[in-house]
Amino acid sequence: MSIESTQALALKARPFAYLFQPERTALVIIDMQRDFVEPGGFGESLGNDVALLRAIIPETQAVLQAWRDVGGFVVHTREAHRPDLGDCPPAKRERGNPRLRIGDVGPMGRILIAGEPGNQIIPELQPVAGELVIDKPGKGAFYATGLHEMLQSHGISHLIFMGVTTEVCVQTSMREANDRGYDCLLLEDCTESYFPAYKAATLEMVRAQGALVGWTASGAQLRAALAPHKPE
Ligand code: C5J
Repeated sequence: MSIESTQALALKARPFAYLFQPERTALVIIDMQRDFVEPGGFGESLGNDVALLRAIIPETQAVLQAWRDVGGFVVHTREAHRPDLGDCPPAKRERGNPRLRIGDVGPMGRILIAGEPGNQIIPELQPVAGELVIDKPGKGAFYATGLHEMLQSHGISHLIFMGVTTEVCVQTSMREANDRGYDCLLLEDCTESYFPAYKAATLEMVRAQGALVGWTASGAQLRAALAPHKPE
């Protein structure tokens, strides 16, 4: 693949073309864990319709496969706290009036606790050997994870984001990445929110003012850019 080449690929994106070298780019899949995406999980316990989030699974799988086919670097994240909650600020646990709080026992084990069934990445997007899995105690993937250092050690300068939820963990991670100097692309049909208006607003915000935070494109556009580089 071009994974060994230094040729930049041009992706049709908004607000203008996104140029990236696959070997310097990581595909980052945010929090596609059972608790947000499956019925009976934390997301549903908050009164949300997880069917909205599940709708992105087929295209997200297709992009992940296309990225793997060209040998691209993959990062999966999970929003996860230690069982003793030592990394969960009381403000995060106590805010609001949810039926279940972080650390409480729900239908898929303790909510947002590392190692619990609900904390696992959904079967459709299981990581494979060689892919990075990051447990993050915050909304952003860079806070208290060492992700920046790991990406730097792999020579990564560009990040392509997928996952949930668009306006919370995805947007926070993208903004953290932007501040650290990465060129970021968000795949529109591989990210979702429980609130369609928040997703739409986030996509607009990301690409506003000349890609202030980054670019957006469809999964198919990325797959089309990669297709000529898939080994026979
Ligand atoms: C939320 C996330 N929404 N992964 N987490 O609390 O976006």
